Amino acid sequence: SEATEPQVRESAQQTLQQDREIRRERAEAAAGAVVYPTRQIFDCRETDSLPGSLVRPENGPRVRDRAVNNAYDGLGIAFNFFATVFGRNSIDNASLTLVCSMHYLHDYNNALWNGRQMIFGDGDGKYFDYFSDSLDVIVHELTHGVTQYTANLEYKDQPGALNESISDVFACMAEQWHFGQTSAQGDWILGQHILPVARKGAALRSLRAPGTAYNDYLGKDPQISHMRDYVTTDKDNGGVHYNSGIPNHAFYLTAIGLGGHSWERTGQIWYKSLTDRRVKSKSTFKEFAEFTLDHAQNMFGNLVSNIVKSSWESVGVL
Ligand code: ASN
Ligand code: ZN
Repeated sequence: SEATEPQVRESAQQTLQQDREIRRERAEAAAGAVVYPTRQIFDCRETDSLPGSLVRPENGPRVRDRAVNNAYDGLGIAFNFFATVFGRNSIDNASLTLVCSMHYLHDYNNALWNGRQMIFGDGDGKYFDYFSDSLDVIVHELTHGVTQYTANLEYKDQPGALNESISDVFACMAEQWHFGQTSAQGDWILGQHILPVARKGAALRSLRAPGTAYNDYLGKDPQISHMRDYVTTDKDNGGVHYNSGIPNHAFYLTAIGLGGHSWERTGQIWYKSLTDRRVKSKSTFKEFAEFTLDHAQNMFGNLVSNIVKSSWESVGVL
């Protein structure tokens, strides 16, 4: 016999209800699959011996050392940013322990990823303070690890500048994510907090206006924002911190062009391009740009991919 109209309606409602329950269960399972960071913060005591002595393991108490605590907290934010926003479980997407050494050498004016771990200098106290004072510097170094385990862009010439840019872009995004800022609200500058108070107002680099950030140590940052100014040099591994301004500015233009939060669309496009295995160790800006167009189109359609395209055109890559 035929079902009456109320019966049909009821069974349709049951189906809807069942769908809702399945979706809720899936969402809960996904939320339950939250991944946790494992951090190990070491102290080199101003020597070059790595990793040094373990001073703050995961879940270890705070110590009377701001460099150590800031690294611990900053790496937690970086880990959660990659996990929450991109579903990535640590640097290698397989729970790699975040090994981080503080107080490396004496008056060391740098921070780096050495292929296995992060290393932070204290700065000389005159031009720079602890390099872990800036969240964006911490995320920048961690992201070098992510790049190594994904596109593995070599740290030289144009692929090196792309590698550098990826670190800057994810650093800016993580900071905006942490503070809940839209692209319009973000500061788009890197490293302002590693400068002593007397030298505040400056930074290492700017994605909004590459080449305009200033600090007393390096002077005006040597970044450029258009292919016509592309720097060919033997310094800085082939100008990796100079030419990174080009893809940096393309990211900035896309994020500002799309509005809202940088990590929701622009960041997803960049992450997908970095991790989909089409980018290789020698990939150029142009290749990367074309991948971002592809992903923008597939994920978000014409309107978005047009903005991505015009951003790369504005910096002379496409
Ligand atoms: N702080 C620099 C960077 O991570 C260190 C280096 O030249 N690799 O880009
Ligand atoms: Zn870098």
